Amino acid sequence: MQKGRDLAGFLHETAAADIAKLITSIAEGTKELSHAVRNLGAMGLGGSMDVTNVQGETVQKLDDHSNNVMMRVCKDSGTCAGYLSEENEDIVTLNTGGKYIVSIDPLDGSSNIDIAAPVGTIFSVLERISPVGSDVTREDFLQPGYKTVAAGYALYGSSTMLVFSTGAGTHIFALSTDDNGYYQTHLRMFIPGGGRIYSLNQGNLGKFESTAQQFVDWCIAHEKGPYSLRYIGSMVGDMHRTFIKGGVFLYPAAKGEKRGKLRLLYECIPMAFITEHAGGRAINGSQRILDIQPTELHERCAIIIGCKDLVSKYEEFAQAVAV
Ligand code: AHM
Repeated sequence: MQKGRDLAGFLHETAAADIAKLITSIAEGTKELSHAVRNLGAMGLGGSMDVTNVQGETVQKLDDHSNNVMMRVCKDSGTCAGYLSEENEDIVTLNTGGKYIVSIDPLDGSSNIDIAAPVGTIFSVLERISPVGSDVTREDFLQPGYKTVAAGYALYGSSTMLVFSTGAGTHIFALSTDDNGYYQTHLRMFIPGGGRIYSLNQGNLGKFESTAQQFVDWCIAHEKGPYSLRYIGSMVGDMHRTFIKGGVFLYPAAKGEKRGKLRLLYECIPMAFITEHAGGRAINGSQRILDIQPTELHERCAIIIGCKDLVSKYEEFAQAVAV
């Protein structure tokens, strides 16, 4: 099969030079992680470490390795001033002369590592507010998502895919095992309408806000027949399916709370950014994700994301509850 455009050529034509450099560095990091995911045992990266991260979760060896790799490639880019990761409590200054900051979940879907199921990396890029030449500040990272300059994810599944946007459409590349290069697979990605898939941890329905139950009931009793439930348990895997096949992914707020489980800065905002650039929508139930003003580095957020029609349907139920 003929290969599509390669990543370097694509970035050269479509992105500013310094952003292209940063995306290229992140892409190189994802190649290392793709290799690590497929060679866990040989690289001694299976199982967990004896530490918990800032979220109170046990750190897997692959989580730690992924964080080290992504921090290194961001530093090596020369254009990345600062780094916020799920695995670090605080922000890190990498290059005081850099213009951008990166928020990242280096290894999303950790519970899938030991069962050889899909995992991924999610990242977003902002322009710093603090002056070039100084250390980065928390304010650099606590900017609303509509200020995002670029965002994306890598999926380490049966293929390794890189999906990103630099603000002009969402684009998808596959990693070739022939030459370890990324090649474009779709000219521009649009979430297909009419998708009949909903994706959430249905076992948690009793814990979620009541809108989630109403929405699921609506999906199951749909006049054209029940929607299918698909849930991989890694946001990257579930969102990749949503991009290709349509439908909606949900991690709603818990009952009596506004927040869900997923992290605003390095899970919800980047996915919302690429979803909007692919013609979809992302809300927390009542508000557009990209309009939320973050207040904490590791803030959690509810998310309903995917095809416009289905996100709007959820919003309709939420508004009816709120009245
Ligand atoms: P992680 O950052 O520990 O990997 O957790 C994030 C993951 C998401 O990828 C996924 O959508 C969600 O947690 C699954 O949570 P649950 O097991 O509650 O369904």
